[in-house]
Amino acid sequence: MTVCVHGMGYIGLPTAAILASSGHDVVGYDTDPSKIDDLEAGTIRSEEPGLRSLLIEALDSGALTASPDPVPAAYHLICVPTPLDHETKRADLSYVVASAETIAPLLREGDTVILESTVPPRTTEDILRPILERDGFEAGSEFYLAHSPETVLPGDVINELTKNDRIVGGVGTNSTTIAAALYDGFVEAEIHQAPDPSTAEFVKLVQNTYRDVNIALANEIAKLAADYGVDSRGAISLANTHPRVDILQPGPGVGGHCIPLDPWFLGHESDQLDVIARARHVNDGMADYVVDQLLEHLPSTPNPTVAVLGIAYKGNIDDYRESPGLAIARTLQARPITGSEEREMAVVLDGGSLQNIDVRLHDDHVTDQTLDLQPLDEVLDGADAMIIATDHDEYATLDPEELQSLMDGRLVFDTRAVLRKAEWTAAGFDVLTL
Ligand code: SAJ
Repeated sequence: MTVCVHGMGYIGLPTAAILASSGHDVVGYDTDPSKIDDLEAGTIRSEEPGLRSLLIEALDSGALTASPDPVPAAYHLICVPTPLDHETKRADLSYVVASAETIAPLLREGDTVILESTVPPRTTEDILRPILERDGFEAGSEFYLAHSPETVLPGDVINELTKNDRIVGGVGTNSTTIAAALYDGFVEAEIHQAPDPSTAEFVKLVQNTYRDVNIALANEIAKLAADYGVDSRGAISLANTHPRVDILQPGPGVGGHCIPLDPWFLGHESDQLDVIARARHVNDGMADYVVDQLLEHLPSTPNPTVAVLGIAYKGNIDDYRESPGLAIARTLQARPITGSEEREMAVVLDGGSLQNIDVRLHDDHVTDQTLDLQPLDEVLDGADAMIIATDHDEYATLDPEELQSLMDGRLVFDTRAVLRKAEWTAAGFDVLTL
């Protein structure tokens, strides 16, 4: 089959490669010419494990080609971004609309259009369908239209593309069956048929919302546990020994381009968000909580330096969208030194003046030059405190003896609980955790 994949991002790219490796003739299209140039040159910028080799193989074999223009195809797969407007908390569907406008003139009788991007319920039916039907073909009988949400975990995308169950909801049963047939070629798990596209859209949002609310619960438990002098992770682990309890882990906030946004999509055409909205605020509030706790423990210094380790939104990946590490850094920078009047007084009495905190950032996975990331030894040199915001493997093996000579202060906030706390405490560090 000819498949045109619209959007060469973190879902479109691996999906195109897998479709090519399972026998299809795949064309990757993107409106960003640099993505097409990169693909044509075989330049793969993603750190996603296994993606590079799969793409190179697909490009070398000719099964995958990059195109600056969309092409007619038996299947059109829409894998474009659907950002959240942070002000209105509504989904920006302009890329989905643009894709539909692109596909409409290319559509032939019998073709299939599948939307994979995460969208508010009813997007396929109410936004995509009217644009595609404009030139006269009817969805469900003359062409086929479905939503099949991607559910892959960044860092394990290639594996999960084939191993995760898949949900397909089409406009009419023919759309569902024909869309499901495409996934049948490479998905080794079950393909579930939803009654319609809106159910499939809704289910995807519910899955990410479930995770967000569960993490919010873990974060609230961490704050409560701190007030009672209880270790939150130990308590959660013990709580999870119950057969019907499964609480996730606390952390410095929920990052990534999906979980912090998708719950709001459920409120796109509904005003029923309640617990879900609270959970979002709890998770977004973790940066403030971490900074408050840190400043409470930070000995009074006129102009303290804080090293933030980990800008990626989670461990061992290069993606820093909605980064908790950056949220912490920004919060620190916005706080002139203190968390309390007593601290302000202490600083002034010590002869210091109130200045902003000097925040230094480290992350060897993230490559964005605009972030002013520095090497680890420079970030820690003379630092008064260190915050670990991401669970990159290399942070777990940091040596407290070495850091003793490098850092000025002895305060560490290990928000991901990656350090061996006893060892660090024995080396004289004051270790805070969530
Ligand atoms: N996090 C915690 N505590 C935890 C687990 C995660 O604080 O116990 C944090 C992470 O550190 C990270 C954020 O949550 O900052 C999100 O990470 P994640 O690993 O939970 O999820 P994502 O955003 O990488 O991928 C999610 C996945 N959704 C679910 O697991 C329900 C993935 O399957 C989806 O395909 C993806 O969103 C998506 O594209 O929607």
